[in-house]
Amino acid sequence: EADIPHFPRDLPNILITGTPGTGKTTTSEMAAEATGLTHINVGDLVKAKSLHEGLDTEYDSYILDEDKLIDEMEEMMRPGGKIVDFHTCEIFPERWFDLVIVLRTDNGVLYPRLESRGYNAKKINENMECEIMQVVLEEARESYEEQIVIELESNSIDQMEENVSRIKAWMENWIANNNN
Ligand code: DAT
Repeated sequence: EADIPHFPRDLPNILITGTPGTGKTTTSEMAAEATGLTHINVGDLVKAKSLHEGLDTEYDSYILDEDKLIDEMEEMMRPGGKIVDFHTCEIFPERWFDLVIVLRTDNGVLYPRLESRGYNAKKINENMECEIMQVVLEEARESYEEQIVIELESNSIDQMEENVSRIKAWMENWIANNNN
């Protein structure tokens, strides 16, 4: 990976990450509509292209084939203009992203969201612990430059709309600064 050149891009790539249920997919869809960037739902891509090594029955989730996934995404990321939506962030090459957003949700709000998804108790507890321990935020801070990692609250529709507005404003600023 170290010898892959960092191609300049005309549009930025944004990663939207966070514990399941914090609003990544909903926020990514809205942000894609507001900005014209393309939403990549990594979970859907993994399923559609079988970028996994089968189902982990205990947690009812796919065991990711990271190498296959990175290979599949490399060409998509090169020209920029992507909003990548995934619950983990440390598997991607650092050079792919210009902005990393970590969505955060209060316990009392997240729990019913996970319950209404029909997750089993083990999966709910695992995700609640993930959010309480700030696992994804720590991962993001360890994997990317401090100044590109932004933590945003995602408890309400108002906050989601505000987050989308911030993403749009950030993108317009990025384009203005990179268009010379
Ligand atoms: P994720 O992609 O992080 O797993 P999601 O976008 O699928 O999360 O959202 C899970 C559910 O919670 C979905 O029914 C929409 C709702 N939701 C997400 N973020 C929200 C917010 N900020 N305010 C209100 N509802 C939200």
